[in-house]
Amino acid sequence: MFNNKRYLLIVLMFMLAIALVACGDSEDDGDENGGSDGDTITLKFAHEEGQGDVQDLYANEFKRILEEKSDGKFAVDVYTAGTLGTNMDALQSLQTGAIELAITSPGFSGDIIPESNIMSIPFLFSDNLEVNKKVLDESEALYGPLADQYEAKGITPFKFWLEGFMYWTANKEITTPEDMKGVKMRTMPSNLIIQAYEAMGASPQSTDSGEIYTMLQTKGIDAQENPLFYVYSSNFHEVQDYLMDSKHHIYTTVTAANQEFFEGLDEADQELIEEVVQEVNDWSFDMQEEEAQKALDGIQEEEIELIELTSEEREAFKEMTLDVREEYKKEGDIATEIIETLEKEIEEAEGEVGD
Ligand code: 6CS
Repeated sequence: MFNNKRYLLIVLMFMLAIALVACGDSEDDGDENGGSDGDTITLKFAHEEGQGDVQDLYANEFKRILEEKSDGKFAVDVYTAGTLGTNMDALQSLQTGAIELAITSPGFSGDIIPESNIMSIPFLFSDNLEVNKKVLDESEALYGPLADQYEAKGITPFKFWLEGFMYWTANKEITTPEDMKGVKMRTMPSNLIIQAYEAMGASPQSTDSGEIYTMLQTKGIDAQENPLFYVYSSNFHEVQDYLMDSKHHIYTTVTAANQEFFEGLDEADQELIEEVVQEVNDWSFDMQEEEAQKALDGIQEEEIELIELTSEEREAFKEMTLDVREEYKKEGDIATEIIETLEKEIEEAEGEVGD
């Protein structure tokens, strides 16, 4: 019974996704890579969040600037989460070229691009967001060997960027490994996230984002991790009693294009798109901080208790996840090069940026 319903739902979502891709660009004349109407090329830009969330603000700012700077040559249609199927479906659409542009998070791409799991290792990045911003903007590890792995899968990654610190929400306080034991923690699907939570003693379960609220409500899961803006906009505070400022991780994501589409553009258009992505990326850092502050103000008016983990408490969890770095290296020489370079880059940026 449940399986039949689920199957029907998947079929319906898939049909809806196809219908939306087909009619989302009403000006499309059938051009496979970027629909065009006369001189206007319409680009489909999918992201993984709801209206008004950080990725949505990012995609709409990109749309505004690209449409303006290209003088009408490019138009952008933004698709929010769920309108093109699940986030995994949207990633596949980017790979096949059904959409031209996407914000696609490593939490979903880890199984397709194993080296992107570097972003799934908790306690790897700094607890200073300025440091992380600098690393994500300039890293040789990310824009060298890791970018090559995206390219090998038909995806051109432009920029890695962050959406804020991850927080745990639960119906009990989680400040020690003892508290984490057996907690059904919802995570994104990448296997290294799951391994990290197993290492912390939890019972991780991955679901698509659209299911989190109901699963928390029905106790199918006990807890979840996400940045503040997402906790607030998804109303997780309605079904959770505690919000843990654990700084165990940052939420990272990637703005990317379908490779064939991007390489098919002339050099000037490629440069324009890259320039606009850089501009929006720089803007997004303050934007995500403002969204986090707004969410914190809103959440604190609700009945949810904010618990800040001490550095000793964080250290205890960090110790438990160090083996995950070794697991990542087992992916091979490229993964080893990525993590070793990135560790050095984070350390150097810590020294340069200061507190
Ligand atoms: O937890 C998730 O699945 C979602 N979290 C964020 C912040 N963005 C997209 C993703 O689907």
